[in-house]
Amino acid sequence: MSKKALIIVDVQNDFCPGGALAVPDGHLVVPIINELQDSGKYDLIVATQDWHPQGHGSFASAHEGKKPGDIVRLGGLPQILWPDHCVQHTPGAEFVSTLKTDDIAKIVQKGTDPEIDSYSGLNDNGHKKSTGLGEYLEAEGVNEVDIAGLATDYCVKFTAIDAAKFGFKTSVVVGGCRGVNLVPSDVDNALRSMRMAGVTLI
Ligand code: VGL
Ligand code: ZN
Repeated sequence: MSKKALIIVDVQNDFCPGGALAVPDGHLVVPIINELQDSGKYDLIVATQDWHPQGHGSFASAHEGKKPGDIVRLGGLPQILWPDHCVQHTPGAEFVSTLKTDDIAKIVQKGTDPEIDSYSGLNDNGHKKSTGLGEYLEAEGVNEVDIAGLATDYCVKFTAIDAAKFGFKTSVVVGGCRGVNLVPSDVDNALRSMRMAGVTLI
């Protein structure tokens, strides 16, 4: 029997207009994701939450003389620096208030280790530690996942690629995603990378 899950990625205040790391039109994913949740297509709904401690290594403010957009090494990997965002227990880290949350069976918090970032909802960026999400979905008998949320060119991209690698039949609902586009071609490149990793774009 096939079992399908919806993974809602990082629909948090800081990624919406007015937030610390605002994704252009980020708030527009909310009604689309609420409709997906109500569509009856999913056996299971889960969500990821970017959940950084104060002073996280991905914050420019944690690196003397650096500013957002600069690149440093973190956990042995190149790391783009961001403004402080999604700090644990702050309003910016909360899910957008209009996002339906009553049907979410599990929330996976990521980016909690100050020494490494975690764009993917399944693993940290170095693939050193699992968040447990892939294993949880597998234990629930899920074989297929749809993904939507923020941001297309970071957390959606890496969550989708990791889900496909984990063995799930993986689709991204492109209309339910928005990207940062630090460089204007970033979202297009992210979509191409996902497709090359075996992800279906719908
Ligand atoms: C994200 C940048 C930094 C995301 C999280 O959710 O896409 N992007 N942290
Ligand atoms: Zn983050």
